[in-house]
Amino acid sequence: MSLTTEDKATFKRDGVLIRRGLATPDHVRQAISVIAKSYREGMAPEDIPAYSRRTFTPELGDSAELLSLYTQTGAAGLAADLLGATAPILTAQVQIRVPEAEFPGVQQVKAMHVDGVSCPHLDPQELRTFSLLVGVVLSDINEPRCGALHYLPGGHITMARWFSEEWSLGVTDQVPPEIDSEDGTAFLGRPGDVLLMHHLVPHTVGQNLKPFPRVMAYFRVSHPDHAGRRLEALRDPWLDYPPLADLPFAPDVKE
Ligand SMILES: O=C(O)CCC(=O)C(=O)O
Repeated sequence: MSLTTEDKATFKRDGVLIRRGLATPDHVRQAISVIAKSYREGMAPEDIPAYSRRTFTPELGDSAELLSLYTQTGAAGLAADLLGATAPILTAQVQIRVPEAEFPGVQQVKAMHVDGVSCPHLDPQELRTFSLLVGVVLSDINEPRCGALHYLPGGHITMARWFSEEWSLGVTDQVPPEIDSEDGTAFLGRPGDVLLMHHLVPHTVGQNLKPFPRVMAYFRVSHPDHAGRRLEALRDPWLDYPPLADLPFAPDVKE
């Protein structure tokens, strides 16, 4: 399975591609069974804020059940189609939006941000960037207020311009004001759906008003040269994407 030129042009325009049902029910079941056990048995409510910044179920980050969501589903091949080459993925991140009714006020709405830049909990001089975020849906996300990820299609272009022209290392703003005020598009999906998102696409996540947890597994994929050129990759959105550099953008969709 590989991406067509049209898929790549769409990714170039939106910074996002969605592949429905890429992970099979078996992949999802295996991942959910290990996560659910850890969630039920190991999660202390006071740890939820820290898990929300890093990962839930940290002990499972390198488990076969989670890594196979990337390596065995075709997601790794799609990432390689976009980036040309990829550094190996060694850990999965699990992000759960816990039901607000069960844990009131414990999880805050995350402000619009791109990962690894000016994170409120990190030194603003530090960059923990990567090239492509791959997200695998592990629970039903059927409406925006159930803890859906919200992203800004095309925001990677605005962010690259901002990083080039206005931002410098040490600035604590995560995004420019015109992006901060956006709600973004809710990523709705069913277990097994996969999101491929450019590292510069701004995103946010809200509270989960449903009575069951919203569960996603994420993989942060880097071009093998990314670590040596993090600043440049913030300013040139195609540096880590050689197969896309010379492609045209897909035409805008007229409503
Ligand atoms: O919970 C999510 O889906 C994403 C959270 C997020 O924005 C992040 O971890 O950077």
